[in-house]
Amino acid sequence: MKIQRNQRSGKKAIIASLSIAVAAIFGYLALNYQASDDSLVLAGIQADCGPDEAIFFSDAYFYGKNLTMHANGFNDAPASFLSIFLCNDCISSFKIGKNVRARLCQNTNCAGEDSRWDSAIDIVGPYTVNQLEDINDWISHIKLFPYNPDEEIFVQAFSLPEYGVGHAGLFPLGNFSSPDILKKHLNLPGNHGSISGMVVPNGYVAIIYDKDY
Ligand SMILES: [Ca+2]
Repeated sequence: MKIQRNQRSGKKAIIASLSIAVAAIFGYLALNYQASDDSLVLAGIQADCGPDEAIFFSDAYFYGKNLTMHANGFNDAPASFLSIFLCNDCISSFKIGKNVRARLCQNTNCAGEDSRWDSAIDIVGPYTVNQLEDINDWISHIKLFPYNPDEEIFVQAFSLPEYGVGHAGLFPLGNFSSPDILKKHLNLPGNHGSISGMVVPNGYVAIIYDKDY
């Protein structure tokens, strides 16, 4: 996959560059959603929380116990913190504000992140999920970072349709081979956890390939 500025009239250039048309065209249609304004907007997904906030809930649909964190304040919660302020391995829904980038890990201190593609996810706001799948009751460490969509360009990828989570990763400008995709916490095509939806910031394109180029 390649993420780059959209310097040409995108469609012909993109299709011509795909190695196998049929499989890739479906990817093209899904991948080249472009936000309707100049900011990165996650496909109509909104987060009704403060722009610097993220709120995590123990139950689906924002029920149960909850914990509010801030990108510029309380922004690092390992399992020992979660056990006190929310609960460990219990989170089922969350909201992430529009100026927040979140890394959510299966293990405290994100142990295993370097060796296992499925041990962490990365998401930028605004984003809301009302029922986690695959990673329900899984999160043991939350890290938040300030995020400015005007200065930091990320393609957001999700493993489930309709931007569900699933697994999720962020791709900055650049080229990504299969090992690189695994490092971004998504699996390879044809496998569980592979990319099923993406959001591409306005003015950029994601060129996808069905195999390494
Ligand atoms: Ca866990």
